[in-house]
Formats: sequence, structure tokens, C-alpha cells
Amino acid sequence: MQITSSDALLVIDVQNDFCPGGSLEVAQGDAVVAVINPLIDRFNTVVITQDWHPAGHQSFASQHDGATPFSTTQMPYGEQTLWPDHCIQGSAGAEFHSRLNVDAGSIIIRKGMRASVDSYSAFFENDKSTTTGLSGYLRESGIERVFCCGLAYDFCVRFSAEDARRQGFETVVIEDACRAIDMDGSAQTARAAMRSAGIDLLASSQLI
Ligand code: VGL
Ligand code: ZN
Repeated sequence: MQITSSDALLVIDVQNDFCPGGSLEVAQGDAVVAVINPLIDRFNTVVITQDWHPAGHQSFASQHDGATPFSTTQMPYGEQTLWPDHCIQGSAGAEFHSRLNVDAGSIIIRKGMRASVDSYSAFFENDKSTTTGLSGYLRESGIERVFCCGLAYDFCVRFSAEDARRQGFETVVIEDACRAIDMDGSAQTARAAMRSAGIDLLASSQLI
């Protein structure tokens, strides 16, 4: 598959808290950096997202009496997984991985900033109606196809890819440039859901 000027690379949440040693660590999360940096050089448009929560965010298990991380609760907008505190605005855990080539990015989109609503997708918050403006940015940049990579495959990458597709972009997930949290088989569920949504799943070696 050939990369063209109407393609964008969407680099999701490559932040310290999702890397080994972070509060919501993803196994080998840091390994994506060596795959993503060379990709960043090959796209004209590179969108980098940053999970950016206020302290006391309602997606944190610590904010719900007796709740443990990775359990679920009911929010006004539907079911929500409760997470360990992570990616708190201004903290070291919210910083990008130190070797990610953030300087080559065209735009940085922050998400999850409202205390009462979580945001997995780079396009919409979990209420499915509040937008980040990313769709408009991509359209005005002449983008027709979006390539997704980063952390975590089964949450923010999956939901961003599904929204990209729903917004009418051709959508590709570069699987070796992702790592999954994989709770209760969520990586396999994500893969099947993305496939049936018409999202292409491929390896970085298939890009020329
Ligand atoms: C993410 C859970 C909570 C992610 C962000 O980047 O996949 N997952 N916040
Ligand atoms: Zn988060």
C-alpha cells in the first residue's frame, strides 16, 4: 500500500503512563516507538493525541467508592471501565515517550479533559457527541485516508479507527505499531469489530 499526500498518520497516546513502569502500563507499550518514528517521517500530515485528564477524572476507580481498577460502572452516557489514575495533566506520566518524534507532528489533540466524560477516540468523547474537531481538521487538510497506530490497540486505537471510518475516511490500523491492554480478550474483540467495520488491518512492512 502506497502512502500519498491525502493520507494522515494518527499516533494515539504514546505516553509514559501507557509504557512499562507507567500507572496503566501496556505490555511492551514502549516498543511501538521504534516502529512509529520511521512512519512519522513518511506522512505529510501527522496527528498526535495525548490523553490529558484532570486529577479526579470520573474514569478513575479512585473516584468511585470501593471500586477497583478494571471494573466497570454505569455513567450517564453508558458503561465505563474504571482505570487506575493515569495521564494527569502536567504529570510525568502524561508526557509523550521521550523518544517519540513529537516535533514532526502537525497537530496535537488532547482528549479526556472534561472530568465527567472519558474520551477514548481522537474524534469524539465517550458521550459520542462532543467532538475534538479532528474530523474538520483532516477534511480541510484534504485527507481521505487515516492510518492509526499507538496505544492501546483495544481502546483508544480501536475507538479512533472506528470513528474515522464512521466519519467517512478510509481507515487502516498498522498492527505492529500498536500494543493492547488486552483485558478479558479485548484485543480479539477489537480486531473483530474493526474488521467488520471495514477497517484495514495491516503490518508496517506492507507500506511502501
Ligand atoms: C486509554 C484507557 C484509558 C488508551 C486511555 O489510550 O487506550 N485507555 N485512557
Ligand atoms: Zn485515559
